[in-house]
Amino acid sequence: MSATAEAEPLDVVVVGAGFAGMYAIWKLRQNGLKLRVIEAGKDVGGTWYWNRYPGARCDITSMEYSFSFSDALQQEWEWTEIMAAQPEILSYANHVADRFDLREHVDFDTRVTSATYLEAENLWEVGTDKGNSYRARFCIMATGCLSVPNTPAIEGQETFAGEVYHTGNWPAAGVDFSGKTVGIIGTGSSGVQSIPVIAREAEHLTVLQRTPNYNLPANNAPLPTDYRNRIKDHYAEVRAAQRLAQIGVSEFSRGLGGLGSYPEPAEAILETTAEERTAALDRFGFEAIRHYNDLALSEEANELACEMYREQVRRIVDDPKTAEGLMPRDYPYGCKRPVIDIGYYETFNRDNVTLVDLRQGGIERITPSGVQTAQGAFDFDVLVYATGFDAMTGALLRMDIRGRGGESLASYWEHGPKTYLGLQMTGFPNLFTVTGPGSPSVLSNMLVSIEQHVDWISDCINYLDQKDASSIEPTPEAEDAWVRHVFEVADGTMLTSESCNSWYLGANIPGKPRIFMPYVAGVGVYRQQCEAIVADGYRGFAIR
Ligand code: N01
Repeated sequence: MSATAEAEPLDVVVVGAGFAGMYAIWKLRQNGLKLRVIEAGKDVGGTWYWNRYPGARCDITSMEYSFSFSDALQQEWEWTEIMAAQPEILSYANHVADRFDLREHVDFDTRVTSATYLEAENLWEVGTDKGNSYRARFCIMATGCLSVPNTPAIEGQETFAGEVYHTGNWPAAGVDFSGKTVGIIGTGSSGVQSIPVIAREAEHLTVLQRTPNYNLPANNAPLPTDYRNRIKDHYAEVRAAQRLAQIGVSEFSRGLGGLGSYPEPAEAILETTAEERTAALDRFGFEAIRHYNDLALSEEANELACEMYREQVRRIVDDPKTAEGLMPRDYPYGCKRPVIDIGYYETFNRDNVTLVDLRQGGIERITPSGVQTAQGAFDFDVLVYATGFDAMTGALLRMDIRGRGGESLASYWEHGPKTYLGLQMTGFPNLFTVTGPGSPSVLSNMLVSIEQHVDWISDCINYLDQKDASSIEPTPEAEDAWVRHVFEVADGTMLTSESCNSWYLGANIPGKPRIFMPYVAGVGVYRQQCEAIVADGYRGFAIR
């Protein structure tokens, strides 16, 4: 189908064909809405389409990180590992697209560059890099929270003569590291996952690390058959439990790998003795620190856990200087997204791996042959940026989005993102964001949050149509109150600690306002609030 502006406006234009856009097609189609989806990639899958770096894997159990909308789908699909690797998740996305004929609604290889609210016509006009445009009554931004790779500006980077890659935009054909010297910048989730795999392939790997992370073992394994059968037999209960759980993961996965393996935090670390902590490390390794329940609110308690963590690094890494270099210090455990690793620290015991602890002297510039640091020069054939994303707001702000009166989202969000429920912004009628800032989003199992948001938006459009209403947007008061609430819930926790420089706070992007963006209260609490607001006749929204 042609992607040109149509005489007859669409009901909905959706930006993005990742899991959110895919589910939006399935859901909105049920209601007979006329829609088009615009996707920059050549196929579906979003995050899992772009992040093909070696070692990429989900940190939530596969049986729960999957769509719930079709029982036939969840019964027939066979996950093979506790936490699926990227190729398996992308196969799943392709299977869903095939099975439900989703692709016919998508214009691929097309990037949205603008979205303008046409006030007189009460329509959104969405422009693309192909020079065409779409008009629709509603616009849904299913653009993902981690979809704009961040490549930091480093002097001289354009002069590097070797191959350059970013983990968040990895070539579909893969990269052959054999016989090559490789440098990698960044040790967040993407770096921690890819470093052990690249180290096994490359001639030599140099890890340029600015901030060591607190990691926890993934405990991945082939999916146990009895667990898979149990979930399939109880899928309705599992899905119901996910929807009310803190992070969208049910109790059915407790004890398995990934974020499903969290044990009950049962003990206050401040009440333990040094001997008890050593015994806990002997028995559980890094995971010992998951047992303590006072780490989120007490800096003293948190620092005791960090000391245990550093001791465990010391135990694994043979070379004392490298071990010291890998130890996180000066910021609390839990302030950043937990990083799930497979053999990360052991990798630094290999002869072909070198750690450059940039805390001892940072990067000065990139040269044609490698990276010049204050500690010396390092030469590579290949340079990998594992430097993360302009998270949560990046994908929205790189489009020119203009609401009522031509106001740009960039100016509206100049001091940080403002939304009501992470779903809508005042002054941008009929524009919806899926898992936007101010919703649990990245603090949750994204599939659960995506389904909830798309269901909410779909119900909202139905409601407007039933009422013959033409537009919806938050009142300024409701939006302000929500922004304050999101901030208050996070305030005083390690997530907003002054020493924390996480992408949740936008701290990884120079000049980005330091605002805690996701909603911490949990998926269940949030869902209940969204439902109560609807039950109150869309309290806090202006419907015209
Ligand atoms: O990105 P990050 P990521 N010089 O921002 C470093 C999800 N995800 O892609 O901390 C030197 O966490 C930066 O250093 P510092 C998950 O939600 C999930 O790894 O700023 N270094 C840091 O080490 C995750 O949280 C999975 O000092 C520079 C790294 O680059 C999110 O994506 C897997 C630098 C960036 O870490 C982002 O993870 C992968 C510079 N100029 C990703 N600039 C799963 O497991 C940046 N860095 C599901």
